[in-house]
Amino acid sequence: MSRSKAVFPGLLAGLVAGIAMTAAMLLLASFGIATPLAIIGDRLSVFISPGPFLSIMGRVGGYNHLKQLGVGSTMTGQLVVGALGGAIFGLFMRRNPARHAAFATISIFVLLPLIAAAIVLWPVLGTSYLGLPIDVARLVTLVGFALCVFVFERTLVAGFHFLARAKPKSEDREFSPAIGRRALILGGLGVAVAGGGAGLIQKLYRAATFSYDGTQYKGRVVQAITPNDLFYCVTKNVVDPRVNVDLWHLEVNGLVQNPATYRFQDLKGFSAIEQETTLMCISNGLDAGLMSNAIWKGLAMRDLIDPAAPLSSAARVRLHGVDNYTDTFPLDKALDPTTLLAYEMNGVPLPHRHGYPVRVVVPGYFGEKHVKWLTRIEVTDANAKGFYETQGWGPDFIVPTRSRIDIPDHESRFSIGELRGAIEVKGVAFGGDRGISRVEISDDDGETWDDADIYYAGGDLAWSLWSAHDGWMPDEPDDYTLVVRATDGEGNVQQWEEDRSPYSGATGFHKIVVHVTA
Ligand SMILES: Nc1nc2c(c(=O)[nH]1)N[C@H]1C(S)=C(S)[C@@H](COP(=O)(O)O)O[C@H]1N2
Ligand SMILES: [Mo]
Repeated sequence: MSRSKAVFPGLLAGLVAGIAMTAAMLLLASFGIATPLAIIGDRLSVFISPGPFLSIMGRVGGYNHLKQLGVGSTMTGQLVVGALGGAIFGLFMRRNPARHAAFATISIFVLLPLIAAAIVLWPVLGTSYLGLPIDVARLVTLVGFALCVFVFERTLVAGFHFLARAKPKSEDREFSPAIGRRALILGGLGVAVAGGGAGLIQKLYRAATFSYDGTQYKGRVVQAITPNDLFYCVTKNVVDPRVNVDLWHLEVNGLVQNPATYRFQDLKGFSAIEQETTLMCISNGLDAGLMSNAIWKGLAMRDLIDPAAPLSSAARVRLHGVDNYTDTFPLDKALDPTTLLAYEMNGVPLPHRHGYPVRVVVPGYFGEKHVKWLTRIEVTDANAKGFYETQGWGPDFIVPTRSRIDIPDHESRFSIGELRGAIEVKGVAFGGDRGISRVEISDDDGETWDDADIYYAGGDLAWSLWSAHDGWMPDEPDDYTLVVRATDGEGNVQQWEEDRSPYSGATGFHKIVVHVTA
């Protein structure tokens, strides 16, 4: 057999095997099982610090595009590696034409990738979009991966032998019609499987988070309580979990004397707390709407931590979602009676995209810490880090006091002659878990300030809604810069913190420009 005679069938069989393996992964993914297609991205993204992460994200056109690029390149990479692996296999078979050793091919194409995946992907293997407990999920992910590489290996071997079986009559007629026809048949099979894979991609794409990740809530629609379907939404996932509550449980473990696991029904046995709390994403811009307010119902996190009896070395908790998302906060904060394990949002069970069946609500901290699809509370030491903390966000995760003008729009135009009355100026003010005691508005870029009315006071843990007292009446035609500032319940006036890390959330003032003509 000549070199090209060996490489070509290997390459084609490898490509078809790569397609079959990728299709198998898509099939597993459609059942909520974690595959490299999704978790390689999770594994890699913790190595990219926030600066480069944001700039890459900007360059590819946002988080959604970055996720698509991640999955797309993983699939392409698998096909390329598959084809190359096939070519090398072909060359090997040329030297050892008699070898049919399944032992060798299984070692190289099944066991080796399996061991490599177990080592390299270990931290993200315990992912389950069905809500399986982490240790079970790790096993399921590995078994699923083993099946996929087994599909690769069997397809490669069968495909190669199918092609190479063609016996040319003489060496100079290597690509006999027979092998050409066989290549066509195998290629056709590859195309058919790829078609099936494309169907699965379509199905997964419809279920993916692209349509709602980054949803904002701001402007004219803002009410005191955000309706669930308008609540802002942020997720690291390509496809979010849809937890099957019968498979799910909640673990309390780590540095504790009495580790425990709870089923969903057990949680309903604890005394329930209803609490209005506003959430805001750490990457919420001064004018942006990654902030919403809801009434959460659940139990206090301390009701599960107290009976577990934390050891004296315990300093933080690390919360794990079924999607392998993690975040941490101090144990003291976890024991605060306002830190909840919420299972209801505005009177209904948590919607899937907001963390069904249980999420953390931790007032005063950025949205990151409000872990969705919670499955493990790990009591840890002071050094523990979560997903975004490992990336390099922080060091500060306490929400600074914020306010936003929702009405009128930036760059609005008014004509004094046509005004029927004062112009309505309204918005929100949020002081983390410190409440809001005062809101002021300026129409001269902060030179002078007037008190605004707080017409909805959300309490210590939620935003307040404000409006300019009796509205705003510009005296003369001009371009006005409207600015708002809030004072929290502890008397601290909202300010721009010059020395704050850019990855600890923005501080400063929301300003809008309004054009007033005669
Ligand atoms: N399990 C899990 N929890 C998570 C996230 C995630 O990707 N996975 N994203 C976090 C981020 S960055 C934010 S801002 C909030 C958003 O919560 P929401 O989508 O319910 O508004 O959830 C946090 N909790
Ligand atoms: Mo966030």
